Amino acid sequence: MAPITDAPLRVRCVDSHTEGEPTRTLVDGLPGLSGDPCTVRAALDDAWAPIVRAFMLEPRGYAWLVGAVVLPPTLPGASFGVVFFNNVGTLGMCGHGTIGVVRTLSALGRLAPGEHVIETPVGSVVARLHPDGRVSVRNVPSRVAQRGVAVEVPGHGIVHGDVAWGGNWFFICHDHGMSIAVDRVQELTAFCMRVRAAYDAAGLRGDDGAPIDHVELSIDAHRAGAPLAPTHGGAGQQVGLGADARNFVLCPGSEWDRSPCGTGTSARVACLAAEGRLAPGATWVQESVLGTRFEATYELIGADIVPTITGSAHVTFDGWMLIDPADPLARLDAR
Ligand code: PYC
Repeated sequence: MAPITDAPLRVRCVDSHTEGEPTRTLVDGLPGLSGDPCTVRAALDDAWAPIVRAFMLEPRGYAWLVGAVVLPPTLPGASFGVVFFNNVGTLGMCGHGTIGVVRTLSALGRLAPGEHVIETPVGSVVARLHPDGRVSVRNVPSRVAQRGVAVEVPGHGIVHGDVAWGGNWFFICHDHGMSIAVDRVQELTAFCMRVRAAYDAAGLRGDDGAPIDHVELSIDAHRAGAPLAPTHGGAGQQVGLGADARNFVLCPGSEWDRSPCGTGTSARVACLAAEGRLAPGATWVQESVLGTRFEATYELIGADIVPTITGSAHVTFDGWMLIDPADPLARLDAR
């Protein structure tokens, strides 16, 4: 057997988790892959898709892992570029992933505290690395495209959802009648898959015709239409004390987000802003099904709703991922 150092593809990967959701950062990029984030995204969705799968799926990864390839900057003033991917392909943006990448690069001594412009396929975002290690991400402008769309879910009945953009497309549903609890994740996953199949079959799309590939079930601590109350999480509520809402987010590969989902929280903030329920600068505490949290605010820049998400990440692994060309479960020739 050849020594492992002879493996032709050796890629340094640093794993982290952001509020429970993992990110695998390819900190030095992928040999042979270059360009701006849109070009790299297209390559990862095409000729490089088998390599993405080799990093994300078993035996090297697992289905709910999110990957991030770090790229040299292409725009003046940017610190770096990034493209995110998961078990089924690339993502436009990823909030928990951006926090994970920033924390990772800082742990490696490659990023100083302060503000950093990061290029993504859907636009530049600005990350602030705080002295205490927390990271705030000013996301791309977010918006609600359609409100209260009725969808008939076979065997369940009608549910309503807001179609909103936060760097990815979301169908955000409140009248789901489900308990958002960690011991219900299988049920929640199955339900979200049925909701997604139902609105896909009905032809519901984002406002650029893109598939709405994330489903977000939400339970608010406050009744819709009521002013935000200072006490949350009272008896009978499923939202933890101090949080404004708890969510369950199903990602495109039918895995659930362990974090409150940065792009999903941004999409939700856009809905709250459109409903007049959250003022610019006010804080929205978004809780995940695990009980981990992001803090979200937004700025109004002209007509744009620009959310900022804050959370923490921790590095869990630093090493080299090897792909042996003789491995029948990884096709290096696909590049
Ligand atoms: O945090 O934006 C996010 C995200 C998207 C998919 C998984 N996490």
